[in-house]
Amino acid sequence: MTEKELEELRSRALEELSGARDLKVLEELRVRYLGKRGLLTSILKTLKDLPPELRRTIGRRANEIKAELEGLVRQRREALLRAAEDEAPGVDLTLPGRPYELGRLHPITQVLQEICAIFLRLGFSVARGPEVETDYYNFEALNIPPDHPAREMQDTFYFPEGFLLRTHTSPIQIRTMLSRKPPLRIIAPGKVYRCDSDVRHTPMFHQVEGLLVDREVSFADLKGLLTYFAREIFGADTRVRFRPSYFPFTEPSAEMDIECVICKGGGCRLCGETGWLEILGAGMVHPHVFRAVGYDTEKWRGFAFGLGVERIAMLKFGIDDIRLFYENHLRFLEQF
Ligand code: 2NM
Repeated sequence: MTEKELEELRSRALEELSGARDLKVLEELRVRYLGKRGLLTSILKTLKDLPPELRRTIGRRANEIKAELEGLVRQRREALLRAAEDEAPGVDLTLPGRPYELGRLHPITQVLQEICAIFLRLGFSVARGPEVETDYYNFEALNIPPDHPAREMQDTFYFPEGFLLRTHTSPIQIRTMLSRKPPLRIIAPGKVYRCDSDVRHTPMFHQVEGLLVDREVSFADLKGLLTYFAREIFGADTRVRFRPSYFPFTEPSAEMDIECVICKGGGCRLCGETGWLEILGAGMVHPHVFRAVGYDTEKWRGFAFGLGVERIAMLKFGIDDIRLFYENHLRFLEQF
């Protein structure tokens, strides 16, 4: 090894290290020149074979070059790291987390579940059934005669071949009575369909109906249950009243009102100046219904009730347009 060769090695190394485009190439160069079996390291190892004169000068120079190259490698590595950081910034663990939105249940689902929970606490269990029904389960077994206005094409969605979309959840009760023996205590929640669409009606809405069948059941039991329900859902101080009504599947029949949630009985636009709001229909199960499902009318009595979930939700939340529930605007839905 001559001084000339050493200087040639130095300038080659300086040139190559300065041109290293990435960390991998830089590391390969560092190993080639400065590694354990690197070019410069080998020179330092063979110094002992040189005559003492040369050993001192070449040794000193080789050590200088080693320090210079090590400095250049360090400098080059830092420059490359800085450039990589600018191009793709790393994760900053000190930044606060990104906030994310939690989803929630649709307001109708919330109210539906709340209604069901009240009756579940009272010993009712949930019964389910198909949304596509037949005329028999939706009308005939419920004592709804062929000429009843509810059967009109305008109110019911009919399929070809005698199927229809259920217009209430009562067919669930019929199916349950046909498959089970009394006593019975069920609620039937679900979607129902009516060919109706304006500010107060949507073609699909939700109902919860209830049915209780036992040996000694009275209209007073029904009134007590529904009064309890109204106070659970609208508050303990809610006043209720029952008015006589008519349904083909119950006799006698009634509708239950609560004191108007806006005017508290004084009279306003919401309650049509009456001070009362209708919230559900009910009655004692008609003997024709029991006969259709094979229940002995001498032995069993029952009461049933039905309510619209959207209506309850509108009164609870003070919403005046039912269509808001089905437009899926986040600014509406986020309020619940
Ligand atoms: C209502 C009002 C009154 C009702 C009756 C029955 C069945 F199947 F037991 F006869 N299910 N639901 C009923 C009674 C529904 O909705 C306003």
